Amino acid sequence: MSTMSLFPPDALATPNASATDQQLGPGAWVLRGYALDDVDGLLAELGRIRRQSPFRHMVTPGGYTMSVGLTCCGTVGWTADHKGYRYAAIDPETGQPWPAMPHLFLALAQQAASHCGYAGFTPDSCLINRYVPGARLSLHQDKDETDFSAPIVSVSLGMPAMFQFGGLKRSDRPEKVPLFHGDIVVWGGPDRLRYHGVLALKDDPHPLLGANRINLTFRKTR
Ligand code: MD3
Ligand code: FE
Repeated sequence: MSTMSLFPPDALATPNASATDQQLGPGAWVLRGYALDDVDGLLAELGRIRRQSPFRHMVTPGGYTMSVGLTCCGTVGWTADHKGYRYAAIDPETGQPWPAMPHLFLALAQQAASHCGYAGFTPDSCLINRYVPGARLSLHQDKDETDFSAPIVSVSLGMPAMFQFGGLKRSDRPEKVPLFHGDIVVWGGPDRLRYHGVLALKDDPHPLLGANRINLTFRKTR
């Protein structure tokens, strides 16, 4: 592991900025349509993953059943139960290892990360969220990983969603950012621990995915 910081020193140092990139913070970008060329391949891989580890609705330690369906791929996946949240190598629903991370998933996440100046991103897990109309994700931080120097990369597919981009305190008023089919969000450095969420999805069916939104998030958990 290199000792060089993964965080780009400033926006101007971002090596591959394009006209459609939207900067959300000092270390966070939306790359509009960045995944569009890979959609067919991503959906084919998703079909294999969900046959091996189906979507399920996690029950939080507080006893709430999440409206968002979840599966994972990679060497570890995210699980929730009455004891808390953690990453684990075995899918508790199947008793088997999580499906391997497809090469296409890894390559796309690494390409998007380096586009934003985060060279050498090596995610070991991809969480896959499925939203139907009405599903939402309340404001939270992603902090079950151990290495906050690595960014997170997210890929949005299907129905649009209104993303909430908050601050480092839960009470900071979030900015609303719409996310569309094919968009990628990369967030790291000082934006890595920002609160964020997804407002309840509208019923706005997508030509390819119908009344579904799929979100892939790539993480380096250890
Ligand atoms: C975080 N997923 O799985 S990813 C999650 O669309 C999760 O399913 C959401 O939060 C989803 O933990 C959001 C996109 C995203 C975009 C910008 C952010 C997450 C962000 C900015 C700061 C922190
Ligand atoms: Fe999150």
